[in-house]
Amino acid sequence: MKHFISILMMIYLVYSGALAQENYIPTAENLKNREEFQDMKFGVFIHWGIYSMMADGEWIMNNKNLNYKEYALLAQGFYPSAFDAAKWVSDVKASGAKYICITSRHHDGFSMFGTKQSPYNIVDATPFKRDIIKELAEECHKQGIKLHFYYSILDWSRDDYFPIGRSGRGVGRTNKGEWKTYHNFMLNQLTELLTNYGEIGAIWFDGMWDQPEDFDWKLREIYDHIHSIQPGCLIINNHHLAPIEGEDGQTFEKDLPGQNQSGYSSTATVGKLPLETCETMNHTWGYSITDKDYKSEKELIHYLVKAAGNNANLLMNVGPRPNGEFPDIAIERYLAIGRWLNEYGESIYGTRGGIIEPRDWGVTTQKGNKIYVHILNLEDDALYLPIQGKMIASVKQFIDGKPIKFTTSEKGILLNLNSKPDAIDYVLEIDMK
Ligand code: H79
Repeated sequence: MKHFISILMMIYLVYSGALAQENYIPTAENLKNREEFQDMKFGVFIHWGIYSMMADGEWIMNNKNLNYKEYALLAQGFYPSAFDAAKWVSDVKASGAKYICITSRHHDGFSMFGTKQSPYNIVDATPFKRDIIKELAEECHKQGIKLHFYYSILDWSRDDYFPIGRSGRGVGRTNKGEWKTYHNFMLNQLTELLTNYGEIGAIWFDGMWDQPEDFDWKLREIYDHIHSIQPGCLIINNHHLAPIEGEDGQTFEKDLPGQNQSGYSSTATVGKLPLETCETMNHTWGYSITDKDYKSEKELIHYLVKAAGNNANLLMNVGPRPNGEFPDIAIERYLAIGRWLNEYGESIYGTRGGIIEPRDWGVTTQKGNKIYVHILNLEDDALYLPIQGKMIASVKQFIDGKPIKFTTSEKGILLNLNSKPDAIDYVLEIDMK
């Protein structure tokens, strides 16, 4: 009998332990931050590191199989003489973005913040010696911009990132360190990131696709560690999978939620957490001297609007030059988005994806009893919407309030637009009864 009871006890302990591990209950502050995150709708992604000096994207170490010890010497030449956190943040504000996500440490393993966990960081390994993350954090807090940290979970520079993954195989590491020390290194760095820079909106992980699917990253320990320091901090992981327990948001790389144009999102089924999509203005994330193929103002605005209509934020990237400045063309594009948001922000900020699912002609967003119809691509002078006419108080042009005539049918309304829309985004506002 005693034996039986102790078995029951063991089953109970294992089961309750497993449950404790499985059931993540976000704090009220975390839930509030999720709402605020969704309200912000637009963020600026910044990919900046010692790779920026090579001006060929952030994967150059892997792509050219650069020896990790040689690559590390780059740090001795990193002196971004024009870096000005105040200018970055004011440019970001002018774009209409509400948050910044910056690479605190990318796959190359170089820390862009003053960490005590390794000398391979911007303060200890460069002649610049300034903690740019600290300067940026102070400016963000001052100018009211939320700060998120990109954090690579894979590392091409450390021996204890072992077993090595699918990438970074040609950089010359031969030692076989202990994963445990790598795991602790990450926990300690996250402690620094979450204690030395004020309130952090999110930790944004990347690189989990580097290891086989059944690899045990001890993610939950990492997630719980983050939440034990800043419970309100959102955890977003760009793992290209459905959300994992302990996360607070879901991001899609170069894809709107549910799509797979990039080839990365085939397993990224859309979950219930706040959504985000990240995209580049040109093709590379880190600065490239040759990649001048920037998306047009119209394409960028359309992407922002489509993200909003898909109930997602847009995180639009810039790769600063080695001297610390945003490329001129990136600033031009951000300012263009900002001018548009100045006029149309009400139909984007604080909205959620509208009741009409995204269509070929455009999308809808919604806030309270208002539906915003974003017509991006319509060949006709009329548009059918499956909304019952009796539910509608009025339909008007968003920009000047001019009424739009419509006729009702059994299941919807037909808007009479007079002419084929030619605005970047022809926005209508529907007030529901
Ligand atoms: O930080 C930016 C990129 O550097 C990083 N994510 C954005 C935000 C990124 N790294 N890789 N990718 C995006 C694409 C991933 C490609 C992969 Fe693969 C294809 C991973 C697994 C299959 C490359 C090829 C690595 C292993 C095989």
